[in-house]
Amino acid sequence: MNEDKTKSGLVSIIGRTNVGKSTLLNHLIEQKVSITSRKPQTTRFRVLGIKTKGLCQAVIIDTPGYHRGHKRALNKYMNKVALSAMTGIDILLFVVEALKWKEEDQFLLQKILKGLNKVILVINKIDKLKQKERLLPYIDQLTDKHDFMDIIPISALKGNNIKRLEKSILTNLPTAEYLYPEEQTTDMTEKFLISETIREKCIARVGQEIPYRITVTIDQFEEKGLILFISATLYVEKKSQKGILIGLGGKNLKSIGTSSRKELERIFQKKVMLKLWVKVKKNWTDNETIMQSMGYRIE
Ligand SMILES: Nc1nc2c(ncn2[C@@H]2O[C@H](COP(=O)(O)OP(=O)(O)O)[C@@H](O)[C@H]2O)c(=O)[nH]1
Ligand SMILES: [Mg+2]
Repeated sequence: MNEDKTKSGLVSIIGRTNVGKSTLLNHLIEQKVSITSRKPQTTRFRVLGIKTKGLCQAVIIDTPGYHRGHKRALNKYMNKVALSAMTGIDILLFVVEALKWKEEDQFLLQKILKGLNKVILVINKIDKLKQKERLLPYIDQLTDKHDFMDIIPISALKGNNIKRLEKSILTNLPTAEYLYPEEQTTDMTEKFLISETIREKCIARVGQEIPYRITVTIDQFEEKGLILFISATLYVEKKSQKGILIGLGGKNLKSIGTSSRKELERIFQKKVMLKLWVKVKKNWTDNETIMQSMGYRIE
C-alpha cells in the first residue's frame, strides 16, 4: 500500500454577493489573494488560491457573488463567471450569512445546487450575532433545505472555526495527484494582482459614489534595478465620475496612489514607482467588446 497517497481537488466558493467569500479565501490561503470591500459585487473575476497541507491540496476558486436584477454586460459577465466555476468541481462551499437568508440564497440552492451531494454549507459572520441562541434553529432550518455534506458556522473575518472548515475540505478531497506545485499559492499573474490591488483601493476611497464603474488596466510593469515601475489607467464611464475619482485638487487619486503603492511594495518587497491615469470610456460596463479588450474574458 502506498502510504504517501495525496488528495487533491477543486473547491469552488459560491454564494450571493457580500457574504464574505473573498475574505474566506484569503483566510484559508493565509494570504491576500482576493480583494474585498464593504460594497457588494467587488469580485469580478475567477480568483484561485491553493492550499497544500499534510498531503492534501485544495485548489480553491473564489467567484463573483451571484446577483440578480442587474442587466448590464458586466453583471452578466460576473454571473457567468460565478456559474462557470461550478463544473468539474470536487467540493462546493456554499457561503451564506448567519440569520440572513435572501432570495438569491434560495435561488442558488434550488436552481444551482439542487441534487449535488458535495456541498459544504458555510454560515459566515457569526461574530455579528447578538443572540447566539438563534443560530441553532437557523442551522436546523437550513438542514432541511438540502443534503449538505457538512454545515460549519464560521467568522471569515475573525477566523473563528476556519480550522474546522479547512479540515472538512481537506478530508473530503478525492485521492489524486497535486494539481499545482506544493509551494504555489495562486495562479494569478503579477499584472492581475497589481490591477486588483489598485481597484480595491479605488473602491475603498470612492466606493460610496462609484463602486461599479471603475476598471483598471496596467500599461507598464517593469523592473529596473531595485525599483518596480508601474503605470496604470483607471477607467470610468463619465466625466463626472472622473472628477469624483480624482477628487478636489487630486486628493482622492493621490490617496489611492499612496495606499496602492504601499501595498504593492509590501507584496513585491521592492520600491515601487506608481503612475496612475484616469480616462473616460463611455458605457464600458455595458459593452462586451470594450470589456473584452480590458481583460473581461471567460477562459
Ligand atoms: N463581521 C464580519 N464581516 C465579514 C465577515 N466576512 C466578511 N465580512 C465583511 O463583509 C464584507 C464583504 O466581504 P467580501 O469578502 O468582499 O464578500 P464577497 O462579496 O462574498 O466576496 C467585507 O466588508 C468584509 O470585511 C465576517 O465573518 N464577519
Ligand atoms: Mg468577493
